[in-house]
Amino acid sequence: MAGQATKSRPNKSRNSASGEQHLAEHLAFELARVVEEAAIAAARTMGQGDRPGSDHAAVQAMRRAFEEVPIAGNIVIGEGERDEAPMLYIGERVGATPPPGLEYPAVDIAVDPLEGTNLCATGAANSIAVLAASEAGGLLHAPDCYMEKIIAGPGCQGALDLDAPPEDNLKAIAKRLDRDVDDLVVMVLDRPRHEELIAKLRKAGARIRLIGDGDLSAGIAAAVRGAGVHAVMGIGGAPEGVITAAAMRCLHGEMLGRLVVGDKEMERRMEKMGIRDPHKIYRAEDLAPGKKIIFAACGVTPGNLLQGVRFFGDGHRTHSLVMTSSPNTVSFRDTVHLTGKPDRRGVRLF
Ligand code: VTB
Repeated sequence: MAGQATKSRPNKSRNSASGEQHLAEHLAFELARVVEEAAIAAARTMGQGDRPGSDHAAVQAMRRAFEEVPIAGNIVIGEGERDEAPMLYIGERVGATPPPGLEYPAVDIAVDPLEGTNLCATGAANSIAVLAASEAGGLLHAPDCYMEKIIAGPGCQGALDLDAPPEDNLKAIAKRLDRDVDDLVVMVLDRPRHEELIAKLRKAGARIRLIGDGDLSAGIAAAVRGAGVHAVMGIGGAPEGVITAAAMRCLHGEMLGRLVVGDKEMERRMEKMGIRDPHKIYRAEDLAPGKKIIFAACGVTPGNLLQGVRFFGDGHRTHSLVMTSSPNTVSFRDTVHLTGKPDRRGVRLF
C-alpha cells in the first residue's frame, strides 16, 4: 500500500501539469480559429481598395468567432473606445455563454482583426489577423498612441538601448549576431517621421526594408531565424506594440518600447488608464507581463512568415502562427477548410 501511495503522488502532479498544458494548448487552437475567421473574411476583400470594408469584414468575423470560445473574455486592446467602435471595443466582453452554474476562465484579450488594412485593401504583402490573450491583467492597457520601438531576436537580450544612436544599436546587434553592420537588415515604417533614422541607418551601412504598414509582423520576423530581418526600429502604434510584446514573450525576442505622449490630453488619458510614468521604457515583460500568454496570427495576404488565405472551389486554406508562453510552444497551422466535398483530385497535400 505504502508503495502505491508514494507512486500515485508524482503521477497526480504530472497529470495536473499536463492538464494545464492541455488547457493552454486547447485554448490557443480555439483562438487560432478566431484569427482564421477574421483573415478569411478580410482576404475576400483583398485589393478592392475599400479599407473600411476590409476592416469591417475582419472585425465582424472575429467578433462572431469569439462566440464559440469558452472564455470570459475582456477586450483590453481593440477597435477603440466604446463610443467609437461598435464591435470589439475596449471593455467589451467576448466569449461563449457558459451553461448555468459554470464559469469560463477570465481572459484579457488584445485584438487587431486586420493589421495592415491598407496592405489588404491594395493586395500588398504582410497583412494579418492577430490577437494576444493572457490571464486577467497580463497585457498593458495601452492607449491608441504611438510607441518608439526597437525589436530584435533573442540573441540581443540586454544589448539594446532606446536612447542610444541607431548606429550604436546596429553595432550591438551585429556583435551579438556575429556579423558586420552591413550584413544586417532593418525594417522601418516608410513615414516622413523616420527620415533622420533612415539616414543614420544608411550612413552606418545597414540594409533597410521600408514597409508601408505592419510593424507587428515585421517585429515577429526580426525575432525568428531565417526571415531575413534582424531588427525593427522606429515609431509605430502602441496597441500593435503590446501585441508584438506578447509574441516576444513566446519567442524570447528583445523589445524596448516607450509611449509617445504627444499632448496634455493624451497624458491625461494615460493617467486614467493607470500609466503612472508615461516616459517609461518598457520591455516585452512589462508590456505583456502575463504568466500564460497566447498569441495567434493568421496571414491575410501572403507575407514573410505566413501565407495568405487561398480560395478554391471546395473551400479555402489558411496559414497561422499559434504560440503559448507556458508551456512554451510555437506552432504553424496550415488548415484546409472544406466547405464542400473536395473535387475529384482530393485535398492538396502541399
Ligand atoms: C504602424 C503599422 C500599422 O499603424 O503601427 C502604424 O505597423 C502606425 O501609424 O500597420 P501610422 O500609420 O500613423 O504611421 C498601422 O499602419 C496600422 O494602423
